[in-house]
Amino acid sequence: VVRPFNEVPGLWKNGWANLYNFWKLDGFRNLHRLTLQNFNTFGPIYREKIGSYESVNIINPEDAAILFKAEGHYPKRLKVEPWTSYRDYRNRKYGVLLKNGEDWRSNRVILNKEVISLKMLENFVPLLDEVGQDFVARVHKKIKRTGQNKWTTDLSQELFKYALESVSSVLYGERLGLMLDYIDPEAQHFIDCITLMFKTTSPMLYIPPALLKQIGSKVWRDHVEAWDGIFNHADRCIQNIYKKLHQDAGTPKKYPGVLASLLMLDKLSIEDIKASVTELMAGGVDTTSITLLWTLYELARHPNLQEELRAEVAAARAESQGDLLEMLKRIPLVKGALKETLRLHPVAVNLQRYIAEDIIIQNYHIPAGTLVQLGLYAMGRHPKVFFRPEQYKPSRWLRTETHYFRSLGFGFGPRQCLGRRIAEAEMQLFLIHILENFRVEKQQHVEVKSTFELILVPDKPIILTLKPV
Ligand code: HEM
Ligand code: 2DC
Repeated sequence: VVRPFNEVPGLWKNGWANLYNFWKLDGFRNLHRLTLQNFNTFGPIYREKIGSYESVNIINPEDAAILFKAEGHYPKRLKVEPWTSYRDYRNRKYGVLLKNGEDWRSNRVILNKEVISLKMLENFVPLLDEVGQDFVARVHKKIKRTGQNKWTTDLSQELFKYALESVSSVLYGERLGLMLDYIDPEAQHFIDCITLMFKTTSPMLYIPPALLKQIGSKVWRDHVEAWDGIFNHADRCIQNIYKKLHQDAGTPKKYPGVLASLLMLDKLSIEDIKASVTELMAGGVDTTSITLLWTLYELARHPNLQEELRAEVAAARAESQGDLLEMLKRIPLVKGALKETLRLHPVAVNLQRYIAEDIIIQNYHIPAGTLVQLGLYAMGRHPKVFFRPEQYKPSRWLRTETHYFRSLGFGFGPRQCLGRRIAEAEMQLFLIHILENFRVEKQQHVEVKSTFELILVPDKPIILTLKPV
């Protein structure tokens, strides 16, 4: 017999007491590890309430399949209240990230064609490749300057710039110039604002922003300042393209970028376009850069694997004879490495949906409207889901193991990551260029763990050494 919702194990009766315990355990920064512990305590399904945040949590790929089958026509994630509150406060429109219902769907359908369709990849790849080449040139220069034929550093700032330059070149069809020695302080401020925005979001997931706003708390003020910085810079970039488009009318020969394409298409209002382009620009920095940093860290820890990847890239380069799209089809192990990074170090600790219909998971009845979360971090490290999960092994994604609802780093279905194609191409091209040019080594043995700052980030600087191959 199916057991009722009220019998799902877990701590969900006293949200405020749970919030207090969560806070004592430093849960704001340990969410992923606490989730793992909860699965160990309660089993593959548990119910939870922290403050006003109520959810049912699952871990099995088979249960994920049930969840996504019940997501309905208008899939809906957890409402990130600090983000919607900011927009309400400043009278800004929601973009595709925050919209729901028919408004979301109609915008998303149009954005899909311009941002995530395979057809657009042809346009993106040459732009992204150029940024990759410039990154490599920049590192060579840094190596020369040290006079030691190597460069040892925390690459995170360089990667933030690489990611912002990449996403901007695709969105605006032109370069910001972040791979140069002098960088626009405004761009640097934009990068810092994104990090601050993420960091200040996590405490406000559990405590209503309206309350924090009322008491004038620092976290809300910082959050507003961060979004203000993000919107100001994005507005300036957008305005710049908008003006140019009016100056040189007539159809351009070369691909003009996502923003100009959307403006010329004229299917979304300018306000809708601005809102979503701002989200794309902000969503395109920390996500890919941190995933690349973790990948370099893993490659430094696994030198033999690194050589294998280098060989794959060399062969792909030779076989594809200058055709980049062909080349990207011949690097399965590089793609496996990125999946492996997202398995062990996912950007998003969980995926969540308000289910559109009643479902049965682990023999419990779960009513429509419930927020159900799939613990991505926990699933990636579960020995029943992945054979020897502690091992970083890109080849597991080739054929040997089943992939059924296991590769979910970008989410699933029509509400999955809109930036996925950009992110994948950007990261693959980055690794190609790095592997062709440098050997990546680590210093001593330093075990880096992750901290939850809305997205998962390294808990300490990752120091790596790059040497010309
Ligand atoms: C949504 C992951 C890079 C823009 C998401 C979601 C995940 C995710 C898990 C939620 C999907 C779901 O609920 O099913 C990642 C990862 C990235 C990455 C792992 C890189 C390694 C990017 C980039 C951009 C971007 C580069 C922008 C160019 C977005 C947007 C959404 C989203 C706009 C909301 C889509 C919607 O609600 O319709 N991402 N992302 N992401 N991401 Fe990404
Ligand atoms: C964080 O419990 C943990 O892609 C919460 O590019 C549930 C939750 C809800 C929404 C998720 C968030 C988590 C992690 C970061 C995500 C976000 C949706 C989109 C966002 C996954 C899992 C991200 C990083 C976007 C951000 C774009 C934005 C800054 C403009």
